[in-house]
Order: sequence, then C-alpha cells, then structure tokens
Amino acid sequence: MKKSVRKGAFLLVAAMMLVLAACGGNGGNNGNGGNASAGGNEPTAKTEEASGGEAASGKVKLGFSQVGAESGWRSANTDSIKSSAEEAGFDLKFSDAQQKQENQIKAIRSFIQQKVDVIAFSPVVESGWDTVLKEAKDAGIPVILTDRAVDSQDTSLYKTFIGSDFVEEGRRAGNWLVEQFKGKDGDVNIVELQGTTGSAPAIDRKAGFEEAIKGQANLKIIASQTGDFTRAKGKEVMQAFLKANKDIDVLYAHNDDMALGAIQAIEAAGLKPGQDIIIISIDGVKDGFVAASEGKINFIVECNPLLGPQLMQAVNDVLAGKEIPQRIVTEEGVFTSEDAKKELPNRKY
Ligand code: GYE
Repeated sequence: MKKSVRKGAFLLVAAMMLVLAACGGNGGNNGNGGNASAGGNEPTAKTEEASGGEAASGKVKLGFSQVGAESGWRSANTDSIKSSAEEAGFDLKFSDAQQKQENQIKAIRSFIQQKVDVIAFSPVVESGWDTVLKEAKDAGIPVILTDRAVDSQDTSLYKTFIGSDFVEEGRRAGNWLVEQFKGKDGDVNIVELQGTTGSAPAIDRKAGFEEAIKGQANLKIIASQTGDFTRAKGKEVMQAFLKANKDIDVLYAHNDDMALGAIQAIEAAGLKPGQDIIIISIDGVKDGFVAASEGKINFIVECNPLLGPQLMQAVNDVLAGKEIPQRIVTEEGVFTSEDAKKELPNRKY
C-alpha cells in the first residue's frame, strides 16, 4: 500500500471506535468458582473433584465440558458458568478438555455414566459429535450447547444452542475496515490470525469478514493462518508473517489474545501496532480494551463471555419441561470510543 493511503487510513482510525457486538445479553454474575466434581477420567484433561459431598444432596446435576483455558474470554466464561451454577444451587461437574475433542467426548460419556440431569458443553470443533450426542439422547439426558455450535444435521440431538452470531462478528470487523479505506486507491495487505482450526468461531469469523470485504478489490488477505486463539501462537505466527511479508497494512485477529501476542511481535520488529499496522480483533476482554485505549488495537468487536446466567435459565426450563427456542442468539451492540473509555475501569474480565 502506498504511504499516502496508509496515512489517510491512520487518520481515520485515529478516531477509533469499538464495536461491541455483545453476544451475552445479560452478565452480572459475581462471586467465584462453584462446586465441581470429576467429569471423565481423561489422562490429559483437567477435571475437578467433588467438593463437600453435594452429589448425593438431590441438587440438579449439571455436567459441563469446557473447551480449555486458552484465552481471557475462556477464563471469564468459565467463571461465569461456575458462579452462575453456584447461584442456581446446581451440583456442577466441570471438566476442562484442554482444547482436545477426545477429552470432551470422554467427559460427556462420563457424565452419561454419572446420570447427570443435563449435559452442557462448548464444542471445541464443529464436526464429529453425532455418536456421543446420540448416546446422551438414548440415555434420556438433554444436551445444551453454549458458545460454539456443532454441525450435526440432526438438531434433535440438542435442546438449544446459546451463543453469539460469529458470522456477524466477522462482518462487523470487515465492514469497519471497508469504511476506513472507502474511496482510497492502492492495495491494502491484510494478514489474518484464525482461531482454532475447525472451530465455529474460526470458520464463521473468517466467512463474515471475507463476505464484508469481497466487493473491495484492493482489500487483500495476503496470509491467513491459525494462532489457536492463544497469545503465544499469535506472537509466533505474526513473527512468521512479518518475516515473509514486507508490507503488511492490517492484522485481523479472531480474538484479542492472538492480537496481543501479535503486538509483541510487531513491536519487536520495530513497528508501531495500531499505526504501521492497523489491528482489528474480536472479544473485548480487559487486556484488549487496555491495548485499544493505548491505540495499539484500532477496532474491537466484542463477544460477551458471560453466558452462565442464560445457561442456568435454560437448564431450569428444560428440566421444567418448557419449550425453549432451538437457537438463543445473544444480543449485539455498538459503542463509540467514548463508551469504551468509560467501560475500561468497570471491565470485569
Ligand atoms: O472468541 C476466543 C476463545 O468460542 C467465542 O473462544 C469463543 C472464542 C473466543 O478462545 O477468545
């Protein structure tokens, strides 16, 4: 991209806005981790043992298989699930799959054996769930998906999917970029840090972004690779991008953690994040907000991780025999940089 184009773009991005595509409607959970007990005997997955012998107490037993602890978003999501389960008075059996599908499948099978009342999980990848979901159905245990979707054709395998519209998040990121370069000539070289390969947010955030920029021939994705939603991988892949490409104008990262890792690589290369390279990311966790308020991230599409209260509500509804919608899309909003500055001191995650 020609320097003049970059300058123009920078002036525009200097008036930074944060889009908060809030995917978690209501938040407001506080307190800390709930009671938890073992889910699965997976050799590598971290499981939490029962505390206080509550399993026999007649409480609702909820088995929850979490993706892992790969990002700030995930930690906030875990806290939300645990504290909401505690508030709801549930016996939560929490299992951390450490980003491995086989660990999640083992945990679900263990929940079935333990005869939990409801199984909820956030599937690390979209495909390959039919067999285990059928096992849960045959055992008469309702399943609720949170955060990430599965691609099973048989939607009777789960009661509902509670989570955000990841395609829309990608579109919001792309639309903002299109706005910045409206009426400008010259190629804009974009590099993309994708989330975990095969995961719903990686697939959908890529698709939404590509859809938004496709009418603009000068906006070019010159490199795209997974950074597995982690800081370490984001840094490593950005280093490789910088080595291989002389003229990177924009980084689109599928989450804040990868953007934060990439920022380290950009600074180490003697470049200014947010100026020499425009940075767009998704999530809106506290560290992302800090980087944005320092001008290192130019635009954040927020994805709210506080899904616990909605999940507990859905568990109660399902157990009460109420009809619940097959898809619960969480709300999205738009905020200016002024809103973001105000939000920073209150940011809980
Ligand atoms: O954006 C990322 C996390 O599934 C929405 O997973 C979630 C994503 C989130 O690791 O930070």
